[in-house]
Amino acid sequence: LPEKFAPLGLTYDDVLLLPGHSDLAPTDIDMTSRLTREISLRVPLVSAAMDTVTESRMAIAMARQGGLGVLHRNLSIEDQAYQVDLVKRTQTGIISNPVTISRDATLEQLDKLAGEYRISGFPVVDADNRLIGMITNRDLRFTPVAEWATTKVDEVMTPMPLITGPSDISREDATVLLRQHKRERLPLIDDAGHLTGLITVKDFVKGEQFPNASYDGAGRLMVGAAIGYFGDAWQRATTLIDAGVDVLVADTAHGNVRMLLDMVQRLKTDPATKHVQVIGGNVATREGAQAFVDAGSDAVKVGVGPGSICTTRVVTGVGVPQVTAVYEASLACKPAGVPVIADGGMKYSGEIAKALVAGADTVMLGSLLAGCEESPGELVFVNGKQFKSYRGMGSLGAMSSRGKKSYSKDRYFQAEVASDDKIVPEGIEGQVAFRGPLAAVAHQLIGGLTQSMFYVGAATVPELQEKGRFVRITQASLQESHPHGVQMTVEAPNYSGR
Ligand code: RVP
Repeated sequence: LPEKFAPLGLTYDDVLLLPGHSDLAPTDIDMTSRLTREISLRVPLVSAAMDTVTESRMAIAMARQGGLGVLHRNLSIEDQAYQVDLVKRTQTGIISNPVTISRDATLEQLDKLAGEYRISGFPVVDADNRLIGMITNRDLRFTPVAEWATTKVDEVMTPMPLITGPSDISREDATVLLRQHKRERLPLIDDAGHLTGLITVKDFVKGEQFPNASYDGAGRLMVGAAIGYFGDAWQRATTLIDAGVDVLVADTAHGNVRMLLDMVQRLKTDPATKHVQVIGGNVATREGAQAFVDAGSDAVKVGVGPGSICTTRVVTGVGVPQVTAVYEASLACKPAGVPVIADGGMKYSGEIAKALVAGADTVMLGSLLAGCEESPGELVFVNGKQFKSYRGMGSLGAMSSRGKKSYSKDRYFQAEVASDDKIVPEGIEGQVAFRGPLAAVAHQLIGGLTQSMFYVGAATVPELQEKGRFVRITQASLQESHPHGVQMTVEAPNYSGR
């Protein structure tokens, strides 16, 4: 029989990293790390699959920064797949399957499509996908809105011949063409005139703005999406795959259960799904991680109870302090070459490096990102300060059918609980300070991690994992670590107090 008492469990505030000899400048540091067996990210940050953290806007912003967003699943299959689609169509460079419109569509339909995809210009194609014109906002301006329902695209579009490029045009040639002809958009066509892509000036500029962005093989932004194991979970998974998702995250509060492991195994063996990367979670022990490794998971997500909004440890008495949990899980994952994701419990950038040294390859963040402009939900003012709401996916608000249907009850194994008053919540509902655009928040997190790596003397994440050593600390040291004995007069962009 195993020992009744496992050894002492440690978390972020129990440890510090030892400084090491450094032969490098902070500019030499490369924080590329493995998200899954087959996907690497230039920035090892992942946004949480929560309905107050990650929808398409956050996912787009995360991928542009070099990380990844995981779309939450507290919404219908169609809505979640649509969000995947929004991310995949956001560009970047060349849009390989642009949204198009037919010549018979009305301007009203066009306007609706433009709103849905947040784009302002469309190639017009015939039934064979041959390019016959372009239509943009500008073409609409001369038709009174009252006539939009009866006016056809055909009547106002700019018809062929247009300035076009060949399917395999280089970035440089496209730039020259766009400039020469002062065009905003360059449709790409094959020899037979079929539309094969679209380049927009706006996206080109963005490509230069986001040098670390996470792209798939076709140059589109990468995105992840959460799935469950219950009810129509398989249909959700396959619909998301059809929409182009790069990573599926089997997302539960307790992953070491047969049904979820079977789901992962099926996804990784079915010929229709096995090409997609699958992350399993959450676990907090070596055996839990081993179970996902054995099921064929492409990464294992660790965290039972560390989340800022989580009450699992209090309500159930179950959990493992996060640094120990990550370390234990890595003992099963490392030998199998399976990356580990440390999920939850991060309050400051310094904890990212601690998680990596403990054995994680990337980290998942909730509260640190919920206050961003790109997270779902409205800004609220309280006493002149700005906040955004942040709630646990196991909170009553997220699991009850108040307002709309909850799709996330099975994250807490309560899918079959019939009425809201029978729900046993494992999370709370609250708010966090507004932090502005993700780019600014990510800059501080990335900057903090760069400094961590510099102090430890590691130029790469594998080196950090290899060289990093912890010192265990006391409550008195923790107090020493934070500002003390001084009243803070000016708020720092990366420190909010204890
Ligand atoms: P944090 O970053 O500390 O805010 O934690 C975010 C993580 O907390 C999520 O990625 C998820 O694993 C977990 N979570 C989400 N909802 C709940 C809950 O209601 N208990 N927990």
